[in-house]
Amino acid sequence: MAEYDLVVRNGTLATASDVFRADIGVVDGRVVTIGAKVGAGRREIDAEGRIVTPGGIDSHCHIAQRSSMGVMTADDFFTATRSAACGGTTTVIPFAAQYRGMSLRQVVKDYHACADRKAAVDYAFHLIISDPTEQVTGQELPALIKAGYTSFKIYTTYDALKLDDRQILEVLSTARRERALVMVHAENHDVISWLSEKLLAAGHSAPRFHGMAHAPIAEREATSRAISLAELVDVPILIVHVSAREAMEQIRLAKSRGLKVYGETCPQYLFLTADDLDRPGFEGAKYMCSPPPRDKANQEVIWQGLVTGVFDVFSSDHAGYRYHDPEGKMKHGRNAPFKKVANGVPGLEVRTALLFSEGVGKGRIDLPKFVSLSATNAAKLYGLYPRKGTIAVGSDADLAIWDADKEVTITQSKIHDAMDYTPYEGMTIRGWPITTLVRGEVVAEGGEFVGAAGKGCFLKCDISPATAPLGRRTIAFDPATGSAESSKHVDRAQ
Ligand code: DUC
Ligand code: ZN
Ligand code: ZN
Repeated sequence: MAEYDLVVRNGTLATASDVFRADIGVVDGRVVTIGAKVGAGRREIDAEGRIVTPGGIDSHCHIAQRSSMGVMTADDFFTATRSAACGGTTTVIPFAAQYRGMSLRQVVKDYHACADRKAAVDYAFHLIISDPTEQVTGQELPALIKAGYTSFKIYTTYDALKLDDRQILEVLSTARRERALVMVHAENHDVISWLSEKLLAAGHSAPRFHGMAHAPIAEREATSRAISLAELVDVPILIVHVSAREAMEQIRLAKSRGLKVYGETCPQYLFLTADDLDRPGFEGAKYMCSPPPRDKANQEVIWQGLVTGVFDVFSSDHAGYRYHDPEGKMKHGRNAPFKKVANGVPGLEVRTALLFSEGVGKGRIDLPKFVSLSATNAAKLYGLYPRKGTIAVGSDADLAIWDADKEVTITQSKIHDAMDYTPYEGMTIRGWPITTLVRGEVVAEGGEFVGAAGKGCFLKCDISPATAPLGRRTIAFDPATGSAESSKHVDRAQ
């Protein structure tokens, strides 16, 4: 008589803290036993010679989302999560994106309608806030946070999304009061628009000029400003998709001062460069994202940020727009000026394997670091831990089983998203998640999707311990409560 629904036997398990050999017993989709020679399972998977990690968590991806320029992402919730599953990712956290004038509650309902019968892996939502009215910060956000939407992204750029500093302060102080985590897209809007105008006026409209308009200094300035505003309010923040040394140094400095500033980076900043934006014809459009890929030296800097802990999470920022498609990169023609080309690159499926191959395989990071960057830290930051992001008794049996020696040449024909290109075409990597399980069910095996639309569950996120304020004031006044303290409480060690 089988004791377990599933046993994964003889694997080398890797968590964010340990690497050890053990069997995993699963009942009702949860891990119930981790040990040597556990009893029989109705289904058994032999993981001898394989590495078993928690399923990846991609905590930054855009799915079924209309861009600020009105272009729809290629992937819906089925194709995106099918692709995630095939790349060893078992939880995605995309965005429910508010545009100005929209009710946030309605936005969330609309995204659920897109996701709820389509997702093949589990999912939660961050909120994008572009219209922080009193109704939004005073009523909608507190209610949504209680309902499990505990993180939101704000923008310092894009005409349709950008908040000014007063609005940012309002959102940050709402987050402090309600204990939510604010993710910041940090690029200085005026610098980018001014440079863009000058570039276009001088006749420089090709994709490579997108990279110049989004100067590293614009990223640095907005990162430093966001950190300053968060410090004033005393609220933790996370700077997303950091591309370059300049912004990274701001995060490192903030961390070294004891501030709770978290950092995220993405594959495009490790594996693509500005040279890709300069490919012949309009090809460079395939590599356009914001912030843009930089140069080789910056790739090494970003690796160092992963190694030394400046970055806490490694996400894809998957935002796929097809190339040969009037609804994609070519919406405004095959030679559209860079300002009219949709920003974003795909990466859901290859994110973990790229980090595994070039990080673990090349000796830059060890397995526990790989697990923390690709799964555990996201679960902790966004209130999903320990249900997600680890292999522990009581956790969901979300697992990726790796063949560390499998060589894979990345090609779009083998990728399961709705795209017609991958920016990593032709790149050969070593190590691939050959089996993916969501709550004990196999959803991908041997490079094929074997799951089903609608099997993914919506996850309510808890308030994350990472959102606790420091209790360190820079002025003797708390704008959230109106209380003025004695100035002896003010932190002067800055
Ligand atoms: N930049 C974003 O801010 N979001 C989606 C993709 C991109 O390139
Ligand atoms: Zn962004
Ligand atoms: Zn994004």
